[in-house]
Amino acid sequence: MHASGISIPPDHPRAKSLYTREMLVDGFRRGLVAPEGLIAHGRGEAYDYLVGERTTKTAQRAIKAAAAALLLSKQPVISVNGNTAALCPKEIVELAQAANAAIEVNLFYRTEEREIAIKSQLEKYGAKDVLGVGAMASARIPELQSERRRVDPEGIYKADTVFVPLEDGDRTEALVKMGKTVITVDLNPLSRTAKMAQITIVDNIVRAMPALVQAARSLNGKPVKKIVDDFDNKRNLKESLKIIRGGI
Ligand code: PTJ
Repeated sequence: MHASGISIPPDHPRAKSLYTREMLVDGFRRGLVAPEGLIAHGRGEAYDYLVGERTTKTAQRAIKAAAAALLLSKQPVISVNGNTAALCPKEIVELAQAANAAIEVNLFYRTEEREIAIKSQLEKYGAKDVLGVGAMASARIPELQSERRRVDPEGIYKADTVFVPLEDGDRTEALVKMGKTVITVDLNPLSRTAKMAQITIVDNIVRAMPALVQAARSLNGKPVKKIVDDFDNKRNLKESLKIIRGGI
């Protein structure tokens, strides 16, 4: 039985996609996901159809570069919103461990109740020291008007690399202006975030996160600078668009 009270037959052709929806609905009912997060997921689903609901070679390349960039950085931070916390709490904690990164809650539709609910969700999966909750978010990202501007001085504010999956646009640009490396996961290769980030993984977060954890584990201790240097986000986004148009 799922959050909506129905049971999804495992052999249903869209079972995976339906389970993912149930995770979000359940996250919404538990106070993790904003109502707008359900709409955002619908947009993601549409793009997922267009990329064939698979992790493309292009996405794999970006995943490898993202893992390498996280391992190279001195103060990486994983920024968590409601959708990410509902869909992949386990992988967020695993990635933080594999890349020695901090975890910070940073919400667009900010409420303290939701910040606390997301923090406890992450702690349930083993997270320690979740940053950015309530008064901890006392620093400000300059030139940013949304609630996302409030960040933790020990986290996003002083990070050199910030991983911002399922982002809404304006913050990526501000973080890049602050000199930070920004990595994102976004199924829409045309979004502002996808274009502004240095590394964009055009893939569903439910597939990208386990792959990213695996890549971080397998690259740990290896020379990874060349992987980052050789990565070309613009080219990668163009390839993703070609896939969407059916060109590959
Ligand atoms: O929890 P909050 O308050 O921080 O709010 C989170 C949302 C996601 C609601 C907020 O950041 C938002 O409104 O985002 P947008 O502007 O809708 O952008 C989200 C982007 O993520 C869109 O480009 C979607 O296509 C994409 N997206 C949605 N679901 C997925 C996805 N990309 C990858 N995997 C998904 N499952």
